[in-house]
Amino acid sequence: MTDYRKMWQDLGMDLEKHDELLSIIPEVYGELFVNQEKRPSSMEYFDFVMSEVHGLRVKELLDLQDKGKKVISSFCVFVPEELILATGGASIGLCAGAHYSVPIGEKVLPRSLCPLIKSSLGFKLGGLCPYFEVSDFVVGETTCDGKKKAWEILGEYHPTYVMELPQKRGDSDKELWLKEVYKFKEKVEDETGTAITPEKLAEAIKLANRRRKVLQRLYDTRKNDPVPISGKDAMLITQLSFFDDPERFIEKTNALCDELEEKVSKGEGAAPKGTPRILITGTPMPLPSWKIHHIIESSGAVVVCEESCTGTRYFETLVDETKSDLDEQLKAISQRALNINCACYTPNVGRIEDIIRQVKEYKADGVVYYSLQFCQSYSVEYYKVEKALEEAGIPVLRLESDYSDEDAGQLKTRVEAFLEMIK
Ligand code: BJ8
Repeated sequence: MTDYRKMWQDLGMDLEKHDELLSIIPEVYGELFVNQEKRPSSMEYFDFVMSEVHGLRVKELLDLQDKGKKVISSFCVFVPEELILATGGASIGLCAGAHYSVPIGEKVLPRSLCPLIKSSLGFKLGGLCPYFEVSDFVVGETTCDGKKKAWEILGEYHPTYVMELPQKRGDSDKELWLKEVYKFKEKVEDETGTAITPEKLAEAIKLANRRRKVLQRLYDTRKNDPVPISGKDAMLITQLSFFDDPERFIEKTNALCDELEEKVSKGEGAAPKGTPRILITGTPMPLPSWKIHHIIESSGAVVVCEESCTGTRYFETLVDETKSDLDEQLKAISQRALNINCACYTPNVGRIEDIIRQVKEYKADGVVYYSLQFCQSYSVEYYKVEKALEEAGIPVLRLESDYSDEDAGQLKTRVEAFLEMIK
């Protein structure tokens, strides 16, 4: 195994704390993922990516920088990754799902704040994340109040650029966001010293769309009963899509889909036919937050879909590939974000329609509405979602949690009672 300690040291990381963080992962990963029965053999690649998550890929990014390219990271699926890819640079979606970094984030942030925000700042402040250190700059957005204020603090520790997102979808909001996309294009061009041409942008749009399409292909296999892949594995792949080299990720995920489609044709499943099927909706579950999936799948059900930004909200909406003029391409890119049904928008009826549609498509028996503690947007939106689901006769369970394991027993009891009710 390659020793990356020198690389991490050169990146200015805190080796002691980083060792502590990495020492937790193998045991947890082994228990949650590797020990699963009837696991597709093509998951081997994703196990490898996980085993090298702070090593090989970071080295690749440093090599890319040696060739004069930039690494630009973000925290939200609204950020137009196509503009980064068009310069030959790497677009990374940073982790924000570890409990370990939360207390470090709390040194500069209030405790009564969403763990996702505390975890992400904790990664930077604690010198725990090589992706943060390798990033030439990070992109924040004004989606929720907690995030937009946190970027002001993050800016003291790392170059940070903030995109202003609209809260509604009227004409003036569309105009605002289109202007933000233009400004971001200029920022990327300035930082990379590369002009974004229509030809390069067309290629980048196609590449980002191909990554989204392969995830859709993966999720399509989950519409079958028996389902050929566990929810944990499927979500892990979505989480890793934000880090991996896009071309390699597409190739390996397609290979996995070949295997899954064969399993479907043979009637082979990761869980027996008739296992209760759960759709999860709510806040994103960034790497390595696997708690809710594990609780559900160790209680006798299987997760078949995630209506979240570490799920369908990332890949269901594509950018129109037919435009060859730069202005039209930028407009198409800006349109994609307006079609993502994040709770930061008001109103956000499209999300309710998505959930009900997906319950049918993925043949879900019930919905778990998951929101991170202190996330007002998703917590408040529950009222409307619950009402619509009740009207549609779809059972729903609301769970609120953080990244710690403290409430795991309590959550499991509630999930088991919900599954009994569904049965
Ligand atoms: S498009 S969901 S990735 S903003 S959970 S930090 S909202 S308090 S993450 Fe998101 Fe973009 Fe929307 Fe998706 Fe705030 Fe809520 Fe925390 Fe959140």
